[in-house]
Amino acid sequence: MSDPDRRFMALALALGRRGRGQCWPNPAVGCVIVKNGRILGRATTAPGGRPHAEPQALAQAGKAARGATAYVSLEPCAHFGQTPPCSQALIEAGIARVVAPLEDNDPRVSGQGFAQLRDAGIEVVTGVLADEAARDLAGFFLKTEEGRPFVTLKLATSFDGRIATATGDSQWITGPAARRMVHAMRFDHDAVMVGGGTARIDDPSLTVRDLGVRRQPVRIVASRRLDLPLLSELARTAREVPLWLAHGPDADRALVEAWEGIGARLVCCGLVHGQLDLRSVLKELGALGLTRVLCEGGGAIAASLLANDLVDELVGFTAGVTIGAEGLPGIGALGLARLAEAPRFRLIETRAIGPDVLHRWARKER
Ligand code: AOF
Ligand code: ZN
Repeated sequence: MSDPDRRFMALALALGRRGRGQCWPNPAVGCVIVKNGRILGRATTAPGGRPHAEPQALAQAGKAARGATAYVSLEPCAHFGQTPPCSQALIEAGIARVVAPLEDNDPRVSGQGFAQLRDAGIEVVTGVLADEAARDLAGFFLKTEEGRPFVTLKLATSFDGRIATATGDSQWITGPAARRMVHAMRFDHDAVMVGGGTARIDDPSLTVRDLGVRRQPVRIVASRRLDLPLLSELARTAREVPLWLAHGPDADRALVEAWEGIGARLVCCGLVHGQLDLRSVLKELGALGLTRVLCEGGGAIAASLLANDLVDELVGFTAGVTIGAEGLPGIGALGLARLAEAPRFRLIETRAIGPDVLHRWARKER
C-alpha cells in the first residue's frame, strides 16, 4: 500500500461522506480517477442513490481513463440493478487498477465486483483505510446485515444531564454554535426521530435550517397512539418535508386517516410490554431504506433505545449550566440494579463548541 493510495483513498472517503444523508437506500460512495498523480474525475453517489459514483467520475475522465487507477470507497457493484454494473463500466473504460477498502455486503455484489475486475486483468487492491470506510458506511452495512439503520442518539444537556427545567423551559441550554452543529448532524443522517412527548411539548419542525440545503432528512415521530397535535409545525409542513409516524397496531383508525390526509406516511410497528417496540420500529425503517437515523430524544425514547442496545453512537453537547434534580432528565429510567448492566460506550471525540463541550461515544462491540 503506497502513500498516494492512502491519500487518494482519503479523498474518495471524504467525497463519500459528503453524500451521507442523501443517498439512502444506497450507500454514499466516493470515487476518484487518477493517472500519473493527476485527478481526472471525482464523484459522489448522486442524491437518491443513482447514478453511482464510478460512472460519474469516469464520464469526467473520458478517454483519459484508459490506464488510470480508480479509487472507490466501496467495492464496485457487479449487478444489473437500476443501473448497469460499475465493474463493467470500469472495465470498459480501460481502468488498469482499482483500489477499494472493502467488500460490499449487498448479496448481489459481495466479492463479485472484485472478481469481475480481476478476471478482466485489472489489478485490485483492498484494505486501504478499511476501518475508516467501515465507520463511514456503517449504516448501509447494518441495514444490509441486520435490517436496521445506524442510530445516533444526540442529547444537549446541562452539566447535570437535564434537558429542561421542571416547567419545560429548554431554550436554550447550549449556545448557537452547538445548535448549528445539530443542524449539520441532521443533514448527515437520512432521518431525524423523536418520541411523541417531544413532538407534543416542543412543537419542533425537525428540519435543517440555515445551511442552504435542498434535501431534507425524513422526520420521524414514534408515538404508539398517535396522540399528537394536528395543529403543529410537523403537521403544517408534512407535504414539504417527509413526515413518517411510527405507531402501534392499536392506534385509533380515525387518527391514522387524519395524518394520512395531511400527507404523513404511517408506519405500523409492534409493541412490547405495552410500549412501541423500538426494535420493530427500526426494522420497519430499515425495510423502508433508511441507513442512518438521528434520535433527538426525549427521555423515554432515548431510554428505550439504550435499554434495547440499539444505539450505535452517542453525541452529547454539555453546557456549563446546572438545572438541578427537579429538571427533566435527558434519559428516562433504565431500571438498572447494577452498574455492570449499564450501557457503556467508548469515547471517540471531545471538542469545545463555543461555550459548550461536544463528546462522541461509539457503541462497544458486545
Ligand atoms: C457502487 N457505487 O456509488 C454505490 C453502490 O439499486 P442499484 O442498482 O442502484 O444498486 C444498489 C446497490 O449498489 C447497493 O445496495 C450497493 O450494493 C451498491 N451501491 N455501488 O458501485 C456506488 N452507491
Ligand atoms: Zn455501481
